[in-house]
Amino acid sequence: MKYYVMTLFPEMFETVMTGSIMGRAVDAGHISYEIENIRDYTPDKHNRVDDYPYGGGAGMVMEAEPVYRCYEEVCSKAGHPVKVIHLTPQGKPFTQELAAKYAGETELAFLCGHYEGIDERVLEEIGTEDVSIGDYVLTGGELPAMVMMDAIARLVPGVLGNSDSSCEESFSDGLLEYPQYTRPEEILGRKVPEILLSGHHKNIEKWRLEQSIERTKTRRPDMFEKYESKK
Ligand code: 6GU
Repeated sequence: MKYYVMTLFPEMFETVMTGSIMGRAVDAGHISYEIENIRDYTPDKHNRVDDYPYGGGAGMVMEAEPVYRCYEEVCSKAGHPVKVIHLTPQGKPFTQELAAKYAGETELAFLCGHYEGIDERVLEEIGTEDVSIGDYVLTGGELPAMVMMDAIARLVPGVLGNSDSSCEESFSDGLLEYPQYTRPEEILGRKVPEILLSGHHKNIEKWRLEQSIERTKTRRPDMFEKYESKK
């Protein structure tokens, strides 16, 4: 998987792309990335990338030209047109299902908006897929891009060591994950559920499924309804 990022804040991506599992995936060659600073593509001698909105109103709008020139550079580096995901609260909701779909691509470009948004004409010209990570408003598309890059990367084959670890977990079967415990057997006056010490793998599996169902029912009734209707 190759990620291209178009942003006004390239430095925000460094710790996420070099740390932890993502850093390892990059070092191992499962993931590669290029960060483009949209400001490098402005023709303006004062490096301006935004301007007042036609029709008036609060805030500034990101200009079409630097974004389009940046996009052209990404396509020229890739050697062909690249699918562009535009991060915006107006986008369709990002879900595990969408993450799995994007994990099947070989390249993805993320366009991070700022200010009051990006000139609509360049979004139309590129044909962006607009995606939101939830019903709240952030100051820019950088954090959402990183959220998506992380969720997609862990579904790319080889990124997680244990090939099982992305299938048994929350969401992939429509249920939340069961609770986990590690040593010691007792802490803060609380014991590990007896069944997990029993060595009865069938019973443990059954207990975990019950826990998953109970959690989903109480914490995410919306998910539980879908799970029930799919059975
Ligand atoms: Cl993708 N962008 C911004 N600015 N805010 C958001 C978002 C995206 N998703 C949820 N809130």
